[in-house]
Amino acid sequence: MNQKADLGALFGAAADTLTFLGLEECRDLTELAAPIALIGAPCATPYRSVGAYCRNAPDALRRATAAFTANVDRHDFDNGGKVFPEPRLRAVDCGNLPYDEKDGAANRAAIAAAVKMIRARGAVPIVLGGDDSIPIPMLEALGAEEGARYTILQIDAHIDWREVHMDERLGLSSTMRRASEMPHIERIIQVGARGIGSAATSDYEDALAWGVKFVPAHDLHRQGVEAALDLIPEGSRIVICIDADALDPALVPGVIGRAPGGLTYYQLVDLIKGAARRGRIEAMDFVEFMPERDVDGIGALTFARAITTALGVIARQRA
Ligand SMILES: [Mn+2]
Repeated sequence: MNQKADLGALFGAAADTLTFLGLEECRDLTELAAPIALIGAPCATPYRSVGAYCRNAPDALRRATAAFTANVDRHDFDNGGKVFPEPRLRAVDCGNLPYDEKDGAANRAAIAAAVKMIRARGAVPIVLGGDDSIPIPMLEALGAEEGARYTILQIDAHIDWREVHMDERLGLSSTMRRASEMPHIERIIQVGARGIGSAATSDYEDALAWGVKFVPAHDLHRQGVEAALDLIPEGSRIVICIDADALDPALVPGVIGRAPGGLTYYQLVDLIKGAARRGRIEAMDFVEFMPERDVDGIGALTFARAITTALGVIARQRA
């Protein structure tokens, strides 16, 4: 044997599977019939200094699930059964949106249009970034729905409350400030902040003045996930925004801003499951994974596993 033995070969996975978990593809959103739709958004509004540095994440996360494509209907201990308990609850993979690194407005329009279409088809959008500018058009798209008010559960090492950075107001350091300006966002809970990010103390104070409830990483470690979950009112419509750097860099080294003291995988899982007990998960994003900085695929594996768990949680909500 001249190759490293591979889990996918052991399980009988198809070597050429290109979708997440080998799920069925949906290339035309107007035909979407599944209750959950994964869609890759490689780029929204990049800063000129770094460009679309997470553009390869959606495909890297798909590849990280390749070994499990033949086993998606096996017992998943993290979901307490099959990931998708019934065939009708299976997610589909809608591929990647096209993008142009030099045309943020077009990228944002494409993301918003896709999210609106997925919602119009009655499905939950799961957006795979891309950097953390991706959620801005996703959140904006939710505002098109008459009368709906949302709670954001942001899980991130950084608070993303800068007014502007490098002349750009819609970049990844401003995501939660932009969300706070949207009339349909009634509550923001931010979990996992730690270390030094791009926010000034005045940005943090602006967030507090707006009404953001923070559970910094150290508080989460000392008090447990209930410290965050207790802030979600029963019956909320919830959007969960997950930045890969929320997880500890030992688990997900593939991020641009590694920060010690991050969440464990099961803290993230318990936040997602706990949110689903408090309210209804309406949309999610998984952003900021950077395969070029990963170590032997370990971060892709961990982040893709978290996405898989989230799919199972949402499938159970829709059962
Ligand atoms: Mn972020």
